[in-house]
Amino acid sequence: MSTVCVHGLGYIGLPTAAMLANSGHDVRGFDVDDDLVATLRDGDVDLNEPGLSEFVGSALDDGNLRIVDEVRPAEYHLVCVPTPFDEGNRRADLEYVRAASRAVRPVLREGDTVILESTVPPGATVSQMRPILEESGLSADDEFGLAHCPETVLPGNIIAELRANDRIVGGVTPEATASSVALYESFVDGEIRATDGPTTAEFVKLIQNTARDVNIGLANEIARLAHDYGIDSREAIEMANGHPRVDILRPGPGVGGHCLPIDPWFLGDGSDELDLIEAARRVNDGMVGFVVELLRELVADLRGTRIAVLGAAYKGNVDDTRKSPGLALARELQHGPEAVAPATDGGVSDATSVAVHDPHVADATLDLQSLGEATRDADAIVVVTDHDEFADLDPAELAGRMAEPNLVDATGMLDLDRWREVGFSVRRV
Ligand code: SAJ
Repeated sequence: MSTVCVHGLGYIGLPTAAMLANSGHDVRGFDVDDDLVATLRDGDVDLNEPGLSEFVGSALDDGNLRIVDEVRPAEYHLVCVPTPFDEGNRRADLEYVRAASRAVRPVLREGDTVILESTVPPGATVSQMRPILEESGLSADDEFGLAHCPETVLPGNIIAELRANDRIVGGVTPEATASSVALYESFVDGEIRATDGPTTAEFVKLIQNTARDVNIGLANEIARLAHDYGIDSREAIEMANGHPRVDILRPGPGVGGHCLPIDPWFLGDGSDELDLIEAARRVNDGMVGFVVELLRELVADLRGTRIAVLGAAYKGNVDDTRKSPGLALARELQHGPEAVAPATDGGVSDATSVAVHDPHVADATLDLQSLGEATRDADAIVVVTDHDEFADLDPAELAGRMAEPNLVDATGMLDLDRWREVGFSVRRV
């Protein structure tokens, strides 16, 4: 068993630190956010991830996980910090990665291994971390290990996937790869695949998320094509997928979260070859506009109407609203040029009024409403997020409360016959 210092205690770092601790390692969890450190020391986990609170609690209770406010020497340093995306220049902001490297530098010893898990553009482990770490006087060629091992867990199923998923490990040297593989072998049931350098590992992670984004882009384009032909895209996709070599994903209101809409752009950091990838991004970003088109088939003039948007989280059963299609739709309905025809008197009274409801999100800045408030006197409901709760909505009760019974299901999760039976006019992405 080894000493491990985990840098960054967010969605990836915290469960990974707890996993390592629960697998018998002596783990220090470090974060630059003092408030987070204090909260975690009290045993409070402020992340809506199934089972995470108990998982972290047991690691803390056993004493194998300690939350620290300064970086300590350790045989392994695992860097799990955010890599925000700068929308303006479409570049990754790697300052947290560099800051973590600067934090490791003074405690780095000969024989230690530093592993980056954060998603970065190809080449970043070597170009961003190595020079900073080598300011310690030690060399990544033969004195300390440096590797990239991208995280691949799905929010909502993190603990199970930490154990089950295959991992790709690329070290600067074969020794760095081997010592990193040894750490992951202590808790990963999936296959651990070693590659000949960090850049391949970085690239693999990006093409995984890009493959999913492009596949969803195809599904979304199929949904728009099917609409023009007057056929049901979901039935068509399901039938197409019966072929042994076809596997098209599900269309929806667009792609949210902090991974799929962003990571494809990281591939453009050192290359211009982003044609198909960029087109898929455009298709996915355009789905909110398509949802508005479907809405206008039901409510021709959106001015002065009241629309209930159900779902502010970027996907079902999570509370994360980053790049949420639901919030993008609410913005487009309120402010977007396609959604709201210019008000005749220029006054706000002609604008579409939008109420957003989400049973998983508790964010005071978003002005979310209860289901009852959001749907009262509404001219249409748009279901954007596939939360389990929305499958149980009672169409008759909602019809009684609304001004007009109109429904757009952007998730494909609803049994539309139930809605039609009580008088709803419906459209589905
Ligand atoms: N979505 C669709 N249609 C689908 C599947 C998803 O429209 O058929 C939408 C979702 O509604 C959501 C978005 O795509 O808005 C992204 O959701 P997701 O569940 O596909 O993925 P994330 O962003 O939660 O997590 C992804 C995962 N990557 C892959 O599956 C290749 C996860 O394994 C990664 O660890 C994570 O990104 C990450 O951190 O990179």
